[in-house]
Amino acid sequence: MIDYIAIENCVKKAGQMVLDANLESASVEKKTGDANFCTEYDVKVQNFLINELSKILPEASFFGEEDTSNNIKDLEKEYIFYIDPIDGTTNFMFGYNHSSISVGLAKKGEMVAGFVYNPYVDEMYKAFKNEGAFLNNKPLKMMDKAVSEGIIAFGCARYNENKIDVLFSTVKELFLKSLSIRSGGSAAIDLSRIAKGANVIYIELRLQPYDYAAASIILEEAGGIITRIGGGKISLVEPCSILAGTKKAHEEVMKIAKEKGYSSDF
Ligand code: LIP
Repeated sequence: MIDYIAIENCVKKAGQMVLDANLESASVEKKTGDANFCTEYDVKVQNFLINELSKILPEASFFGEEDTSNNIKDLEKEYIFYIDPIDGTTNFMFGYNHSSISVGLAKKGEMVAGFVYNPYVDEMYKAFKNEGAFLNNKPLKMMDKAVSEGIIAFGCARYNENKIDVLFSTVKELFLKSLSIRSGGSAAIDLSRIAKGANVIYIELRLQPYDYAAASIILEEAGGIITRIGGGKISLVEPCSILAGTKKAHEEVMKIAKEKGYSSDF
């Protein structure tokens, strides 16, 4: 039996590490590509999470964002933790107070649990396979809203500019069909907010499995749908595009994506 309460407490403690961070003195490393950063807290939080989760589920391997010695990625393992220690690192660096700790657990290649914690507003999203999704322990059940009834959220990174014009023309088209658009800078929060009914769509050209793994089961257990922009199955092995939303809104955007020539496995 997996101790999910211990995992949740571990994620909360990681959130406290983010709140207690001294941003002024924080060291920052540049990763590959433009505006792609890793702070000393991304490393500290990931080290903490992997050390604690290893005690809770010793047989698991880890697919974490940062290059830490304990980030042993063995995709053959039965259990894999997908860890984004600070999703929204750029937000974190600039004191935006809008970042999350994202921890997802997969069993034999399928997500079985997900935790997305925004410590700044003490919001813990979580979900368990076939047992529903929750926000601070209250069940989440989405209404199947259309694009015209909601907010479109999207993400874009300076280090992922392939097809950026297509993304912005798609977002413009959705802006004109929706109530408004937002770009929060933390995919895990924006995806979980669909489950809460705050967004009807989230779209981003390229994300890593640790950005969306946890939020994907939260969204699906709440009644939403998440695929690649072209409609293909998301990957838990390599980066891919993301199109998530209510079933109605997802279908509408898929039509637009097809017109714009996105192939199913884009
Ligand atoms: C971030 C994502 C965001 C994306 C950023 C970055 P990170 O994750 O949450 O949606 O637009 O480029 O990938 O790097 O802060 O963990």
